[in-house]
Amino acid sequence: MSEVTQYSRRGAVAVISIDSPPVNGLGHAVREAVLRCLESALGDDEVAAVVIHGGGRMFSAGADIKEFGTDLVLLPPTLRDLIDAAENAGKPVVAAIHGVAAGGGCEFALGCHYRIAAADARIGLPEVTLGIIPGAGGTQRLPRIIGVPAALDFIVQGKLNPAAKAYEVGLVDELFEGDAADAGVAYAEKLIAAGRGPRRTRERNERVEAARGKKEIFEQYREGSSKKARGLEAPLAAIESIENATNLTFDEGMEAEREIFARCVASEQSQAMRHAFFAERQVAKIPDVPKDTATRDIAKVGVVGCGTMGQGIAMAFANAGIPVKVLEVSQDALDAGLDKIAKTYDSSVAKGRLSPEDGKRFLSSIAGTLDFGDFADVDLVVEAVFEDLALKTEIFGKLDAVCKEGAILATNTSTLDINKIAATTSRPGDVIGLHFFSPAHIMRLLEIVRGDATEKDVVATSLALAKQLRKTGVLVGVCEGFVGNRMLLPYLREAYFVLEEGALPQQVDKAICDFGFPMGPFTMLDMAGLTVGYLIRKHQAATRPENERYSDIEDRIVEMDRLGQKTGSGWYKYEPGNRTPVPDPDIEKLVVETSEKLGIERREFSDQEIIERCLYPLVNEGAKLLEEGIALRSSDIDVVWLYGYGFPRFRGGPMFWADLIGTKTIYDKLVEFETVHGELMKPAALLARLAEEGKGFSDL
Ligand code: T1G
Repeated sequence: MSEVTQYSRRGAVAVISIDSPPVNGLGHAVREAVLRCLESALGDDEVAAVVIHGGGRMFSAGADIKEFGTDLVLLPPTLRDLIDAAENAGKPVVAAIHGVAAGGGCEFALGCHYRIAAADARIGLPEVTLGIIPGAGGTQRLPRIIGVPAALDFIVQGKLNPAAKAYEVGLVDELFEGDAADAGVAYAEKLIAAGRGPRRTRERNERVEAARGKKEIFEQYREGSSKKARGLEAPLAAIESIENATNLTFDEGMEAEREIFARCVASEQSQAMRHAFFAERQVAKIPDVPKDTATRDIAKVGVVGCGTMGQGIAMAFANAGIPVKVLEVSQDALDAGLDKIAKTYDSSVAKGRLSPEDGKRFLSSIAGTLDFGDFADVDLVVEAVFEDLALKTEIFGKLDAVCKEGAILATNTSTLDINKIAATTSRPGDVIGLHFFSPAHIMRLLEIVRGDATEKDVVATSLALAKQLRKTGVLVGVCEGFVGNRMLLPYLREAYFVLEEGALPQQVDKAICDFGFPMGPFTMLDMAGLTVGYLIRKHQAATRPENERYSDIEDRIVEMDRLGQKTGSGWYKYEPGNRTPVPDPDIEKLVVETSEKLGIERREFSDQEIIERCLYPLVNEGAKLLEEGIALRSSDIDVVWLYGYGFPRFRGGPMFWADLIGTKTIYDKLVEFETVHGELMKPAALLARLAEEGKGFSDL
């Protein structure tokens, strides 16, 4: 009995419960306590079998990630010591899994002799999502139980698998309903009655021997993994360790696993991915909005506008089980929008991404209307019309008149001033920005824009709603472009400028892709369409300082009616029905002519310089956003870029990446750029201070 474990006896069965909320992480104190319980059970002659289960929500989420990089990880008993103790036990040890058994938690279960799981449990080894491999025997024990191909799937993909799948592959011996301890004791009693003893996984070699010397299995997996997990080191390390299981003895394989694990855990990729893990959990913690702030019920939602964004937003709510009314100005526009929604569901069903039942259910929960009056009983309205302040304030006036007291009035604007919109209503406290990213029913990021008057419970409700929509909600303040788009501007600006100075779109895109982004800026622009950017630049032209450098290449492309992928040409050209960007000599000619027109002598660019020119100003803008308090934390900025703009997770996000490089290095390079390219490259005061103090953004 300890603070983190419970020990009890039920007849001849000892029951050990791990009780270390919130996720029964196997930190040092837990390991020590569980081992003590296990030793008690094994030393008690009246005990014939042992059951281990988790208290609270789950079995265990594995090693305590917070212990990484500290001495506690290796302080005995280590996780390996604990698992060996269970495996070498002279009495059958049963792991009774409910909720989740992940990472070291799953490895602990693999060391137990028998595993049973609740039918709705999830089980897996997601270590590769943290840039590591299973380090407590997972790569040696799992293939011994479920075979090499299945173990490769489990470990290299790093997913949490439904218990039914785990049962199907033989990882779990039985599925149960109800209480884990009860089910565990019942199973243990069956074992005792059947006289079944310990079954040590380390001795189950048939399935690894079956794959001995079959290099092709691993070669194929490496090839597949290199494509799918481009740039990631951990999946390849995991394949290496599983292959060892087929060619080495158990102990040799365990030793090799320890070395590979140590290599991974020390890597920058793992540091970055662990940062991302905690950063995405940190975003919901708002200093002045306590966790227990009451939220408003959101049971009915209205959406104004059934264009591309309105359609996606309506589907996001419907997919989360919240009925939606979508409003349009005309029946034709409404029919066209609802038809697009129906077609989108049909194609998801056709591709097997959605069951026909779900497709029908989601679609039937979206209704159309032409009448603002139909919003009288909704709990939230999201306005998603054209980016025009006058139009939006007119709509908010109507919503203010018809919506019930306590309804939240949200705008999906990506550039306009929320405070100005809120000020036109009688209830600015109920106004908030909910900035979805296209396609809104798919993209995980939701920028939650807090206005000066926005009430705390509206903030808390929006954060909870983001979770309900299975999105990552990041709270940001009001400024042009909020966090994501504001940082995107200098990134794109410099991408245009390096074209004028000597690079070509395909070179810039390749450099950014090799860095780890799914695509470069010019492919991304073509995919999003060039029209919106063109209109925003036209809008900004009025306020742009006269002597400020500006590239008009993309404007000229738009004026050539090349609007991007959807029109078959933009920065690239596209074969009909094909999304592959093809470099276009016409664009190359336009770029070279622009340099000549500007009197710029074109020169060679290294990929490294392209990265520095495009990403350092992006980081610099992030520093300004922190100075202005638009972003609460640098890790929030990282989450925005990880979930909204494809920043590679193995680099942790732009601000974490900046810390890995060093703020001094970035500062010095920006100073150098400023001498050549002027004020636009001027380092932010915060960056200058951190560079001088030898600190990073994570020190803030
Ligand atoms: N270590 C430390 N803290 C953890 C943790 C862990 N393993 N898992 C979760 N937390 C914290 C989390 O930060 C949050 O804290 C709170 O618990 C609730 O989490 C040797 C070395 C289990 C599916 O990769 O995937 O074992 O924000 O909000 O949505 O091979 O947590 O409240 O302060 O995510 O219900 C491998 C990681 C570790 C699983 C539950 N394990 N966890 O999701 O809750 S490496 C994992 C999860 C390892 C061995 C290696 C999820 C979850 P706070 P939450 P949830």
